Amino acid sequence: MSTTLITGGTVVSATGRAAADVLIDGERIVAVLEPGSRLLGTDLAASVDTVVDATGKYVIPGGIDAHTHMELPFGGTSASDTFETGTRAAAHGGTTTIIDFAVQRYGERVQDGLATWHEKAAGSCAIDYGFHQIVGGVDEDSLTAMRSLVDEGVTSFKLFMAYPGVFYADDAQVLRAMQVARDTGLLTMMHAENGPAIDVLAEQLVASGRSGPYYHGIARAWQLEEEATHRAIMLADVTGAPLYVVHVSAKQAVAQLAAARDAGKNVFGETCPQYLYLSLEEQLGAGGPESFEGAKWVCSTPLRSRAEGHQDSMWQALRTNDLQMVSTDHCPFCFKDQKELGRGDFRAIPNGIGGIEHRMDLMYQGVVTGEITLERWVELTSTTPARMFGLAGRKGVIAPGADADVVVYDPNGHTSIGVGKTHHMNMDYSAWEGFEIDGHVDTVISRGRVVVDDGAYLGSPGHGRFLKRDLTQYLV
Ligand code: DUC
Ligand code: ZN
Ligand code: ZN
Repeated sequence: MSTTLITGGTVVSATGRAAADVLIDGERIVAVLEPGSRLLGTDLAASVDTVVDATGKYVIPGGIDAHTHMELPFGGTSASDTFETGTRAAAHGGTTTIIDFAVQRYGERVQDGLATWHEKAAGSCAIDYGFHQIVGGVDEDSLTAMRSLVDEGVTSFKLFMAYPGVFYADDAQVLRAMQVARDTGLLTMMHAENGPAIDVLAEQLVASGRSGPYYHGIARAWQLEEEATHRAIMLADVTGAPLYVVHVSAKQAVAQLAAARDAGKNVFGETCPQYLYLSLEEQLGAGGPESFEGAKWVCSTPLRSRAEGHQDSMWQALRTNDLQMVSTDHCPFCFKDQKELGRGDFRAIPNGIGGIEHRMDLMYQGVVTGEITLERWVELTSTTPARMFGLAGRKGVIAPGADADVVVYDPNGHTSIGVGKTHHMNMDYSAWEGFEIDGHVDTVISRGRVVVDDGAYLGSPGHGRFLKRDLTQYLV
């Protein structure tokens, strides 16, 4: 077993920061010590195998991205990152755990969907990984199969109130799945948009000649996110199951979550960097409503109007804990041959934005600009995801006994995002082209092994292990 000492840095947790050295033995953190401590009776720096000098830098728990879609089949194509390329990019960006979505659709068995995801990921990942289960076809068979998911270490599942004919569940199906969640302890993750209403609006827009990417955002109106969010909260409430709403982008949807939380309900929500930084006007409408450039940013929920103030509301909700986490919804598609499927009809543009590599940096920039504190950065990107998804104690903290997933982050460094600059995702463009970050991921350690050092990748496929997760540890 090799030993590593991270010296001279400031260890940041969700609740504070302190100058401390971190001692790693094998795959675990074994001690967090006063700087230069001789408490263990020896000059540690002289006796360990590896010393990582973190002087002037932050030492944080590795990022946990709880919402990724490697190889997701969608819109007649598949998300362009494999587990190998996607987790390597994640490591470059300081993320050391992902939770990806295994897929089951109508006519398929949940067990088969999960087995397929294990096959895709096994031996491929640079960092540790877990799974949620997409239940895209709720019927007697899938409801029964869901009851075995907890034993598999898959303690959360996603339902879609959107995408009729693809993943859509109607209210009766949602209710029945939530009843299984109540009985088993599974956490229901909800894509909360009113899909049938969206499809009517989208059809009418295209029929009237408004077929560019901008109109993707118009069809997916905030009212239809607010309405579905409210409905999901009420359906969860009537069953007594907790609820986690994914990729929240509308300020009115946040208000629904906040009201439910104020009433003491176990209702939670995440947002994503794209809903904090990007907008309907600037990205989806780039080059004008009929320009195809905006296809790069077609995702669902959609980017929202900056004039309406959704982005500011998302930052505020992150400060007030009305939203608890930031994930990426990493779902990359290349522009050529993939996004291009939707030229002339925005409904055929595969939905998704790649961003797994940049979440830690983009959220750190929120520290620089004063949107969130340093501690909240760690909480939103690592500590809460661990608690929310049953990894508390193992991941998301720098503490004895936890896995040695550690990032040394340089607040005096700089990161330029874009193709040919910092870009390791399997995409032919960057949704984040031109973003400049006043910080830098220096060293990334995954279960005791340095996998990234100053931009150099030192990891390997297969280092990452499947994480059997416990039930959520975040309930009130
Ligand atoms: N939203 C996306 O943008 N992509 C994949 C699925 C989803 O819900
Ligand atoms: Zn979704
Ligand atoms: Zn998603």
